[in-house]
Amino acid sequence: MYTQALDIPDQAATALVAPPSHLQPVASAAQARSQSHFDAVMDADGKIEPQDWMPEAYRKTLVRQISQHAHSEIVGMQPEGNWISRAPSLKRKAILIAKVQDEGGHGLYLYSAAETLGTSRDQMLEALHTGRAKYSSIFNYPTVLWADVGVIGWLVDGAAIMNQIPLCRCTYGPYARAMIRICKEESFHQRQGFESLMVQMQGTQAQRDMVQDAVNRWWWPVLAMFGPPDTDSPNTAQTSRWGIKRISNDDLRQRFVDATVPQAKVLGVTLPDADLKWNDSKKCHDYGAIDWDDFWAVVNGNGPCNKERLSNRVNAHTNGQWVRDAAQAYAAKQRARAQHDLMEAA
Ligand code: BYC
Repeated sequence: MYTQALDIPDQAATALVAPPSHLQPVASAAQARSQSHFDAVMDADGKIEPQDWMPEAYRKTLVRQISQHAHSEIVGMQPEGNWISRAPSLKRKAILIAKVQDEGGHGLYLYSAAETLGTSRDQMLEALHTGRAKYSSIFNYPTVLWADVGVIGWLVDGAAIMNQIPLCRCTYGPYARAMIRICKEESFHQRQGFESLMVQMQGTQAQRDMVQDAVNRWWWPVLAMFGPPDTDSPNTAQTSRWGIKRISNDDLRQRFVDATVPQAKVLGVTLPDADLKWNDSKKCHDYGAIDWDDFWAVVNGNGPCNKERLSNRVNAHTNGQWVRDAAQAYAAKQRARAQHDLMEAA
């Protein structure tokens, strides 16, 4: 969607033949102008578009973050997809199918945005399928109860919106624009999760217990989802300078806690943290220690569902090869037909 009319040089190929920096010619006047245009856009908090010159490190950071984000949306279809065939009513099934489809759509907008940076969809998928690329830690936990689906909507989508609203203002145009639509849909997802839990909380004691059990299991992984503490976040300083990250991991986490505590009260569930309390002098909630060892174990491939998620993804891609082949054959046929019609008309 964004790549049409763009002529992006093959950066990987040029990198291979580029001489070491000390042998490279002094930056030309044109390069200096490009750099100062980029700096001026950063200073003015404007937008960089795909056809604009950008530093290689800015491009690489965006490819890293946007592709991880896309992979998270695609892998994130699995935990809830697991419940489509078992949703308790036709209404809940229809809602869940639409939500999971939305996540697939988000992944596609984001892959398209990353492609404008000169990386191909195949390269990104290869990195995911071989386990080199990261995706959000949160999707490596199992959905064992129907209540887990509601909690994903309420807490996981709630955390995602908190993190993603600031991305609508990021300096890379295609990413910022993709995020606007994604955030609108995520807000709906969050509301539907909360509504589903409200209904369950008005049901039987067994239903209320299931909701509480799901909240107990998801709360801490959701807090970790915002990323490591600011003191251990190697990317924050630079991405903040470039106007990609607008609010730090810890500040977003704090905002999420403060927004969620009153919602939990309305719902009638307890958040599983004995240290969670309002701090009147700081005007925010204190909360307990996050288990960062567990977080890194999950990020490094050793969470409860990492292997299952990745093998499902690889199998889906392999089994979908015929669809891609058919789409390409159809496109080739259309092109040939258009060319034939053109010749007939001439
Ligand atoms: N999981 O320096 P840091 C959704 C990595 S999908 C795994 O703070 P950064 C949804 C991080 O990548 C929501 N890895 O990094 C879908 C970095 O490693 P690398 C997904 C994590 O980039 C379906 C290292 O730790 N959202 O909403 O400044 C159903 C150091 O971290 C995680 C996005 O992707 C993690 N949780 O900040 C329902 C949003 N956290 O890359 C819902 C876009 C950190 O240097 N991404 N790491 O090897 C971002 O905003 C940022 O990339 C992050 C991390 C805040 C996630």
